[in-house]
Amino acid sequence: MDFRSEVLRTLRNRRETHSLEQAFYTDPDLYKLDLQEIWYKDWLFIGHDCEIPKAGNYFTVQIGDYPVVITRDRQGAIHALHNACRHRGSRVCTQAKGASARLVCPYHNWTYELDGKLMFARQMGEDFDKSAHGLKPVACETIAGYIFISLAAEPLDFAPVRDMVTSYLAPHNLKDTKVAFESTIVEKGNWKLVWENNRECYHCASNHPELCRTYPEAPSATGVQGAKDDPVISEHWSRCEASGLPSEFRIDATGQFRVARMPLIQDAESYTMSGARAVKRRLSDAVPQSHIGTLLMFHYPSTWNHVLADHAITFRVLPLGPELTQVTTKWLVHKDAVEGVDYNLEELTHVWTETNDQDRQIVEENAFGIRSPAYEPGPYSPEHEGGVMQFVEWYTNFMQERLTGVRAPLV
Ligand code: 3BY
Ligand code: FES
Ligand code: FE
Repeated sequence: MDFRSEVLRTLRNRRETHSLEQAFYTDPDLYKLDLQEIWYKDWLFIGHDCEIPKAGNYFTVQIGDYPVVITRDRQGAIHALHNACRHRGSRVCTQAKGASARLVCPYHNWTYELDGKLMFARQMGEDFDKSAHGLKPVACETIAGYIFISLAAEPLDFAPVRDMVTSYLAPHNLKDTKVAFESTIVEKGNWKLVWENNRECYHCASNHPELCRTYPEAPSATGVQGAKDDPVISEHWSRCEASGLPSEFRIDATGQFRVARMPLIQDAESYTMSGARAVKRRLSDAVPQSHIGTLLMFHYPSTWNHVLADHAITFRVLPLGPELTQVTTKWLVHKDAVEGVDYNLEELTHVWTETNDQDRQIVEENAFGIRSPAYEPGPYSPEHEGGVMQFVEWYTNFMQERLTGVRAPLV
């Protein structure tokens, strides 16, 4: 039996209420399959438009084997380009971010416009066709301050994401923000373990003392069930919706992305140790009050987010290896907020810096145990880990669909 059929058989036979077989978290061939079928095909959040505010600004990102550069051109348009020179393939932009009027390959100085067009290539002969040697484009979409790319030759339809997510994010005016702080950590565990951990708060009380001061442990907040029936949450929705903020729980039919606005504990305003706001200048004047809790948005496989009244925290997940995952966190504040005047950086970043490090340790210990030959899939808590089951189900359905070419029935 070939490898793909073997994977399909394992997925079909899995116990739905249990974690996955060891190989899904450790095996290099399964990791390659994840890259090929998910990371190289689906839409991925990679950064914010506020990170490239001016013409010539760019940042780079690495998705598996693909180096990509994101630029802003002189007309203000954002482009995603394969960061591999069309001469002999060298990486053109070598820095994480920068500003440049043109993209110049460091090897033999082929020079590209910000939209990827080849402008200049020295001594290539009379019949050389510059127009056939531009940097290859990568599909790119922006919604409400978020940039998504797809490496697929024929990208999946982005409209469902745009349609559901835009109205939730738009009032927060994330286009007019700046990154007050950014952290990148590398977790020694498969990317799916990072997600499984994120999708439950069963671990919160014993692992996240700082976060638990403001974030509710209830599965109705983190998971995908029970929010409607929770009176505190529905009262919060009514209050926020009445002031024009879309808030109710919504999830895509495939389970790939969801939005919902959740109240914080005792009406805290922000993720600080006291619960008070961390930034005096609010994100948006269109949001009249501060007690709006946190707007939660996830999009598998690359991002989860918290948008508050005073700042937003965005998370980007990228796979680095079968047992290695990069998590980049950005704290966005209003572009005119001044450090030391409107906010104190330590106060702004403390809770999630600690929480991220705690989650990193959790994921790494989880990976350690799963590596043991004695590991076997264990049961999820029906009460607390519905969100984890939902993630694993999305993964399983998506992979089955990819491996068979047949869309799994929606539940
Ligand atoms: O970041 C999150 O949304 C999740 C929710 C609960 C725990 N974890 C930190
Ligand atoms: Fe880029 Fe030669 S490889 S100019
Ligand atoms: Fe956690």
